[in-house]
Amino acid sequence: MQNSNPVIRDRNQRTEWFLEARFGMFIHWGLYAIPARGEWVRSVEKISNEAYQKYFEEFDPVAYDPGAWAKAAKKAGMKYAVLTAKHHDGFCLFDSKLTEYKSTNTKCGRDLVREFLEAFRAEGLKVGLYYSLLDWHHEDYPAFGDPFHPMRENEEYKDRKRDFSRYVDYLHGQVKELLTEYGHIDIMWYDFSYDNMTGETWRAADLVNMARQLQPHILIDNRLDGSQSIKTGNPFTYSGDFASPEQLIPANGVTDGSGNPVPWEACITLNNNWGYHSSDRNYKSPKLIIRKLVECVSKNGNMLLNVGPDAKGQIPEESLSILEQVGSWLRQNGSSIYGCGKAGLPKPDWGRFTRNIKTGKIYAHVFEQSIGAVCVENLAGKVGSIRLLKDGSEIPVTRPWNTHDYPEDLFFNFGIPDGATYPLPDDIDTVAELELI
Ligand code: H79
Repeated sequence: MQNSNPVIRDRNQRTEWFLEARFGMFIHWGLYAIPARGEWVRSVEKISNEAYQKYFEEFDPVAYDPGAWAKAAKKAGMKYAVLTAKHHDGFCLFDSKLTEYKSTNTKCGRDLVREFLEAFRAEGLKVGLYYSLLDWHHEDYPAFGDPFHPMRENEEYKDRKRDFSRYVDYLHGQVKELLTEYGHIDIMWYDFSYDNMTGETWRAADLVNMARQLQPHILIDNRLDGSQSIKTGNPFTYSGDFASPEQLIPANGVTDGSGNPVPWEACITLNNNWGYHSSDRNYKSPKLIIRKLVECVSKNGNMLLNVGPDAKGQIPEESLSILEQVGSWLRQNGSSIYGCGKAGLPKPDWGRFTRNIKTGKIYAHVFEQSIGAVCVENLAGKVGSIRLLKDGSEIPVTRPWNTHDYPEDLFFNFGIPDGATYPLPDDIDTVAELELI
């Protein structure tokens, strides 16, 4: 259905591929991979520019092979990837003419962004760039008194002269570089607004208009504005194309005040850090990631799953292993994820539903074994056939003797006799494809 509001109509058009893609890779990489205590290390440990400089001097990711990253993403079933062109520490992974604080001036000597873009495009993946609105290296960014800046409590910074408009010029200039000198960019992922540092503080309308002029198709996240204006029926130019819940999956997805769907993408780490953290072993299991991806899709959302390559440029082994297992499930069950969204059915006790937006096919994601046959509320007589998605084998619609008191409900089972209880064919998520009559 076409929305009468032009901002929403354009947003719906632009996000079409994105909502089909459903699963992407976030990559947090920069100098902070060397201290290896997460990307907020400068802020948390209040590290000065001078003290942080040693990582700039040392940076030399000899094992950086974006082709290998791209292959891992593709094999994991991801359809797009977003790399940190600049994180809060201000270090640029690209050859900006506007700063000396960039990868090409380190031992590494390479334009890491350019190589990333080329490698991921070569695998047929869409590409995005993360750009931090905060900048703890730029001399015109607020330091003393800012809630996050590493020098927030350092009295020496109290009376330093700053000209914030120069910082905003720098931000606009760098975005212009990224959108003019690096080919087709699918997503710009800004991070983040807070307090008064929001919206027009960044000259956000100009920034968005520039991006749309240079790359009309580009998707922009919603963090240029801190007020979640994307969730209104009347968003601004810079409200963004998709909402970006971080480290959480909203209870009911994201909708506007009238219940209309708002495109959204949950960004989630594999352990508890975005940037490489050498002792963080709190990895989520492949099973959890798969089920959470299903949860996002069942609520009309995407999942942007993070990896934090180390100082040498390698994605941690644990992360690669999880990605491989997610990919192997997706190879068999991807039809229940890509191009799918909310099914419009109540959430069943045993798992979740997704539905292909074009074909209307329903996917029953069975996480938990039932006692006897699997019960689908209120669908009796409405389903023509059921197939196990991974091999296309028939799952008969059944009516075991003990179900006669529940004539409205549909029943299917994974074995014969049909009233007995069977282990699920796939303990992670057994997917049944239901074709409605
Ligand atoms: O880039 C990733 C994060 O670094 C960034 N967004 C994602 C995509 C992010 N910015 N802000 N936040 C996340 C939230 C900040 C949380 C904080 Fe903290 C709580 C900052 C200080 C206390 C988390 C815990 C970071 C350091 C300690």
